[in-house]
Formats: sequence, C-alpha cells, structure tokens
Amino acid sequence: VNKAADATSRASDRPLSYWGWDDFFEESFGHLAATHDQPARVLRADMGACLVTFGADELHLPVHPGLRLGADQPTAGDFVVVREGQIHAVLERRTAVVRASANKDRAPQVLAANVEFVIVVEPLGERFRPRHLERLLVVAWQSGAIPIVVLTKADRAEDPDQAVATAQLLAPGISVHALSAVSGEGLVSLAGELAPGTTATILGRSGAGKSTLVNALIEGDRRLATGEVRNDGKGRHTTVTRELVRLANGSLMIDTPGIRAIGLTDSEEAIGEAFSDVESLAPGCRFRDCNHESEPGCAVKEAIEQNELAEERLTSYRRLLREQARLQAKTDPHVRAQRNAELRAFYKSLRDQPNR
Ligand SMILES: Nc1nc2c(ncn2[C@@H]2O[C@H](COP(=O)(O)OP(=O)(O)OP(=O)(O)O)[C@@H](O)[C@H]2O)c(=O)[nH]1
Ligand SMILES: [Mg+2]
Ligand SMILES: [Zn+2]
Repeated sequence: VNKAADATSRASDRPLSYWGWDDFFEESFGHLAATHDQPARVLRADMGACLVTFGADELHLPVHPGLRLGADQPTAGDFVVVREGQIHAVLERRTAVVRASANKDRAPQVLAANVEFVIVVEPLGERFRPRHLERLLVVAWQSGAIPIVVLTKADRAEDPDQAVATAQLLAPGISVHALSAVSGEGLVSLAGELAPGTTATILGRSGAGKSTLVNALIEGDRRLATGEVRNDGKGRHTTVTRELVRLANGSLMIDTPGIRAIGLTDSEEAIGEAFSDVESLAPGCRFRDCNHESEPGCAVKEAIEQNELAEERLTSYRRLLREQARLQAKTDPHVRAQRNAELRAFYKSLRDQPNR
C-alpha cells in the first residue's frame, strides 16, 4: 500500500506533493512508518512543537521529546512522520542549510531542510559586502542545493547591470539576478528558475528585502511581515522565524530572519565550489601542492597579474580554508592527533637544538 498517498488523499484532494513530497521521501517514509502514521511537512518549527501541513490541513503538533535536541530536531522544510498526534521522526534530509552554532560546544543548526535552491540576497543602493556574499555562497554550496544570487532593490541602483557583473565575479557558475519588488523588474526571471514543486530558501542580512521579495511571489493574498524603510538603510530583524510558504508559480519558499554573521561547518568541498574560479586555475600550477603564495610557475598568481582573477578572490579563498582547517582541528580527532604530533615534533626540535 502507498501509505503516503493514502493518508494525504484521505485528508483532502490536495496531496503532499503540492508541498514538495516526492519518491525520495516516499521511500524513507516507507522504511520508518507504521500503519496509521502520516507524512507531513514542517512549515514552521517552534519550541517543542511545529506547524505542519498534510497537504491541505495545517496542524500545530508537539515534537516527541526524544527529537528536541541538536541537528536532529525538526526544522522548516523537513518531512516528518506523525504518529498519534505527535511528530515522531524526521525523514532523511536531501539537502540542509547548516550554520555553526554560536556556542562552539553545541550542535550546528539546520536553518532549512530539503531545499533545491538557496537564494543569497544582497541589497543594492547601499554598501556592497562582497566578503559576506562569498561566505553565504559557501554555506549555500555546502547545503547540497543550487545557489542563486539575487540583488534586491534594483530600483535604487544607478547601474543594476554593472552590479550584476560585479556579483557574477564573486559567484562563478551561478545565476545572478537583479530585481525590484517595487517596480517588479526581474521578478519573472527569478520565478522562472524556481520550478513548481521545488523548494528554495532565502538568506541575507536584515532589511535586504527577503520577505518583500517572497510577498511579491507568494500565492493568494497571504503576506509575510516586512520592515519599514529607515533612512540609514538598516533593517530591524522583522522576520523572527523561518517559515515555508507556497509561491504563485507552485514552488515553495522558506523565508528566514536576517543573518549578520554565519559560522561555517564542514565546508572544505563547498569552498572549492564557491571558488571554482580559483580552483580551476590550480591544475596549471607547476607544483601539484602549490599554495599559490610564492611558488614559481603558479597559474593563480599569473592570472592575478594578468587581471584575469581579482587578488581578493585568492585572499578570501585562503582565509576561508584557514578558518576551515582550524575548525577541523577542533572537531576531527584524527586531524587533532596529527596536529598534536606535529606540535610535539616541533617542540622536540626546539629542545634538541644546541646552544639554547
Ligand atoms: N526600494 C526598494 N525597497 C525595498 C525593496 N524590497 C524591499 N524593500 C524595503 O526594504 C525594507 C526591508 O524589507 P524586508 O522585506 O522586511 O527585509 P528582510 O530581508 O525580510 O528583513 P528581515 O526580516 O529583518 O531579515 C522594507 O522597507 C521594504 O519596503 C525593493 O525592491 N526596492
Ligand atoms: Mg523578513
Ligand atoms: Zn599556484
């Protein structure tokens, strides 16, 4: 029996596929579920409870106490098993947008689950923050989803095309859109990327225009709260919870509160993807383990000299990799042991030096 289809068709004629349910989740539900269990999608996660949808009906349900900790707790976008009025299990996530916890000893936080796209937003008409954009793109790549860059408030930019070109250099291989929720320019082109049934989430600083953009694309007459314009252009954290809504084109969107800073988790591969402009040059270096510092025959340095690569890109790439190495040394016992061995050898060499 197809439990999921059965459960949802009983609830109404609007199936859970309306909310992104597909064979991948169907299969993991089949492995976990008992006879009367129902699948649902988390629209919003609160303390110890979640607002979920079964397709048509929405219910606020408590989370099983065993599921209330760490990265295992249900989050916006998760598909869950509902048993006897309780969220009993979280289905395997296809993708997850993860941030390191501010408290280093705590588990990373899953900001959004099961998204196909991560929209990274940067507002125009105020100071452009390339390093912030680069960092968010690493988080986006790391999720397993496809990053998209959106430059909001294009109506305030003198030259939106120039802004797109600048952002494109920071986002190699990624589509970059400039749009305005005020004039409507660029909205259709972004919506065209978000296929029906797929889920996107939107990340960026407070006041960037995330909720305003979601409202411009949202289905029906529902509206999310948005901030007021302030003269200094700063936002005030209008959105306080992550929430999944349906857009008019049949795709789904998880709006999020503004983020000022984001800590990376296990992101070495994602850094490689976010900096494919740098990494794609490396095979041209004379030495296979070139650090692109002062080695002869370095193709990366060469590209910088030829103005084919911005020096800041290499600097950012190195900075993020260093941060990543420190992080791994903290969390990975193998790396830590190796570091300790290196340190011991170093101290020993100092001690063994004559004339000290
Ligand atoms: N000129 C202009 N203003 C915009 C545009 N989009 C949003 N705004 C304004 O920017 C301000 C902040 O918008 P929000 O959508 O609340 O920003 P947010 O990113 O959701 O902010 P948080 O929820 O705090 O993270 C509001 O005053 C909007 O009216 C736009 O395309 N053009
Ligand atoms: Mg908002
Ligand atoms: Zn090199």
